[in-house]
Amino acid sequence: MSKDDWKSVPQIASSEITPESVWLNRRNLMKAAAAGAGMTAVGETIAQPKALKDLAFKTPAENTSFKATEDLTPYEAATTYNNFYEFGTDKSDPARYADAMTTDPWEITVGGLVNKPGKLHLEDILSGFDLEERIYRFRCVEAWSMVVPWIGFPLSKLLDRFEPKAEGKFIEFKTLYRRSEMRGTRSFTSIIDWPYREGLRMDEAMHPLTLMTVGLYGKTLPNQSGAPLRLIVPWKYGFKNIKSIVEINVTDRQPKTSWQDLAPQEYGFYANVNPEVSHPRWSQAWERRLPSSLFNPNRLRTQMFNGYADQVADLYQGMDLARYY
Ligand SMILES: Nc1nc2c(c(=O)[nH]1)N[C@H]1C(S)=C(S)[C@@H](COP(=O)(O)O)O[C@H]1N2
Ligand SMILES: [Mo]
Repeated sequence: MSKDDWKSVPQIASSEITPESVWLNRRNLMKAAAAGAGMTAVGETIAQPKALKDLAFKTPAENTSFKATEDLTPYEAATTYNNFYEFGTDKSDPARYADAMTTDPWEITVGGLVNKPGKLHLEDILSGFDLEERIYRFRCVEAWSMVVPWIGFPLSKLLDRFEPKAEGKFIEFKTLYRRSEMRGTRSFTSIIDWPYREGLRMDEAMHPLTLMTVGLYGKTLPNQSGAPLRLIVPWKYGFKNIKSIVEINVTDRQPKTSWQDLAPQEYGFYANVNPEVSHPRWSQAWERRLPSSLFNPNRLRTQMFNGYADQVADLYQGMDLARYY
């Protein structure tokens, strides 16, 4: 595609894509008022970020073999336009309310089909793994996207310590569920059966691109981005990237995920970014790169596997990607 081709494409208002939360609320007939929430164009509601936490680490060297070449999304946009339903379903809720979550001390339980079940503490994670910086594209199923410099380490390094057994075929992840600190979980319009859960197939979890992150833009993760430990799988839709993880289990069966629970026809287990497989209610062929606004929608063509096809396409050889969406 030539540089100017995108200009000839009809511009679709971002409001044509109903945010997931609004749709699900409507669908569940929870609250009529929720129908209008979250419909603001991206970029209009971006507020100032909270004061940054002290650095818990030195910014590690960038691993350039994983570098996306596009411009970085500004820190402000990536940390004020968020999905973290534990704190509310508006894009601005996480930045506003996630500070209520205590992230230190933090404990992660690793169990299931492993030889050495156990726990990890935040200190073990910050000091026990070689951290690296990687610049990845991030694509939400709602068709907005960003480019973020994450700091983290491969998930495979963490799993190796607990020695998954041969029968282990999948990994299940769970987010913290602490009602007293998470106003979204107490809301009567809350649509998720908490805790938030996600999963990966073992080969996806062990793939070198799959990253456990502790920071972004050279800082520790702010709470709204999933502090203190968050999964990033760059070839999959955003909802796979589970935040604030407290439990990891190796299983022999495909785990149930929160989004499959909510709407299995719309959100699959695989959730690989795929411009050729439309969401039932919108095309996935294009995306709005943050910051994006009505006047400058910043539309880009979505790439197969979010641009990581060379690295991951062989994981899905012979699979019908329209069926296993
Ligand atoms: N625990 C938890 N993790 C979550 C979510 C959530 O609501 N709760 N939202 C998901 C969705 S839908 C997206 S698009 C990304 C958003 O990540 P960001 O806010 O860092 O952009 O987080 C994912 N991880
Ligand atoms: Mo999302």
